Amino acid sequence: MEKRTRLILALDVTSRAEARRIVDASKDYLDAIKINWPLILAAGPDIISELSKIKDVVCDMKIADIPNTNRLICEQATSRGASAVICHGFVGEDSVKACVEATKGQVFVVTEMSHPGGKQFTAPVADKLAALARSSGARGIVAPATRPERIADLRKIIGKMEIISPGVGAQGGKASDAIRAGADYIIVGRAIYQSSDPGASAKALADEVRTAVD
Ligand code: O7E
Repeated sequence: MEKRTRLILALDVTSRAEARRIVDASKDYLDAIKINWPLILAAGPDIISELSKIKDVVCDMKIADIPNTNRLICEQATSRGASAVICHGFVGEDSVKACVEATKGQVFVVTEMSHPGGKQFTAPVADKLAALARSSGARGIVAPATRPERIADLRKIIGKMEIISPGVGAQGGKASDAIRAGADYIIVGRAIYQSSDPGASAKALADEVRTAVD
């Protein structure tokens, strides 16, 4: 995943045709495509291979199981072409390390989640989850664009590891605020795939990010 536009599309649509339409319109402005259960269940796991021929694919199954099951899920994702996976840290260090080993380090660990409920259980342990991501050898963490101040706090814990940040647009966060707070990439779903012009919306976000970086 090359850091160019710093924009990751969250492709939470439920048909292969719709996925291709959105990707074709916005791909010039994307560094990666994140896919989650809605698309994988609707289009089948081969969608990972198909999209990975166009852009880096981050498989967001929010893996959260015992080490052996985590390893099996990661192997299935990477063998289909996923460049990285997303896992939960609350299942413990051994489970996160199983993902790290199976993907050669291409793992992002969820910390404080971006939605209001993220404050309930994930926020109080987010610092520990970030520290766990670091000690486990993960590539980075997921941190909320809805609370940019938390991106800055978590950055202090992880050093130079990467931060990918969802919550821009439909959840109320702003791309430039997240980038200025220390996010390496923003993750955007509905503001692109529900737009009447997904290409123009992706371009506008990429432009906003560039302004924040300059
Ligand atoms: O709100 P949207 O439509 O821009 O979509 C946001 C995407 O980011 C969606 O796929 C959701 O599953 C994901 N996400 C969050 O919204 N909040 C989080 O805290 C974590 C994630 C996530 O993807 O974690 C892995 C990156």
